[in-house]
Amino acid sequence: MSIVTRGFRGRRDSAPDLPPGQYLTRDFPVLSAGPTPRIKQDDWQFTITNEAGDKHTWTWRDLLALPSEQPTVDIHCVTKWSKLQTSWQGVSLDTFFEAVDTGADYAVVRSYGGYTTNLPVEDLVDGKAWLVYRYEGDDLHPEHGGPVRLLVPHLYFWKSAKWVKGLELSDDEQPGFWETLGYHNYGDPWREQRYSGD
Ligand SMILES: Nc1nc2c(c(=O)[nH]1)N[C@H]1C(S)=C(S)[C@@H](COP(=O)(O)O)O[C@H]1N2
Ligand SMILES: [Mo]
Repeated sequence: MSIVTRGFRGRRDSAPDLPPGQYLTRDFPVLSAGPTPRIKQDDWQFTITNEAGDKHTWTWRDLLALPSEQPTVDIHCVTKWSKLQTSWQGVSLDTFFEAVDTGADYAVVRSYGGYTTNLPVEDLVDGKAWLVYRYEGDDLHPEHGGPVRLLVPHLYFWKSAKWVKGLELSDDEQPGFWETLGYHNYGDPWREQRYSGD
């Protein structure tokens, strides 16, 4: 009896798929720093601005015409919940970057509603990030960032901007909303980079 119990607890404590300090949740909490903006699919646009100021814009129709992928990934919120094996549908950021002339190292992500977050360009390319518009087979709910959100599952989930509207590329790093308020600039959950200085 005690051996079985200890065995279970031991396995959970050292779960190889959970970053340090995280616990598992089965529901899907909503974390938003403000009210949910209601963006109609037909009004949604996504613009990448390169370091020279050149812009490339995609509409909802453009998005649907791009080849989509269905990533199934684990997500980790800095408030310590993790959710395993979430499945999404969307377009790899690599596909958008094919249309952009840039050598910039950093990106600021902008959302409808004013939220921003920053990350290195190398964390957006090579199959690590998507613009997603479906979750578990349904249109992405507005509370979870619909019509379209960024998904960057290898970093804490605050980097996965909901209601995404654009990327601004530059040669230097500019902290976003939570990063300005003391959260870590990079936010790797496996290195537990929650706050600046971690
Ligand atoms: N635009 C925007 N994106 C955002 C946020 C936000 O407040 N506004 N919160 C971030 C945080 S802290 C987390 S944990 C996730 C939460 O996504 P969810 O509400 O779909 O769980 O979205 C991230 N993206
Ligand atoms: Mo979060």
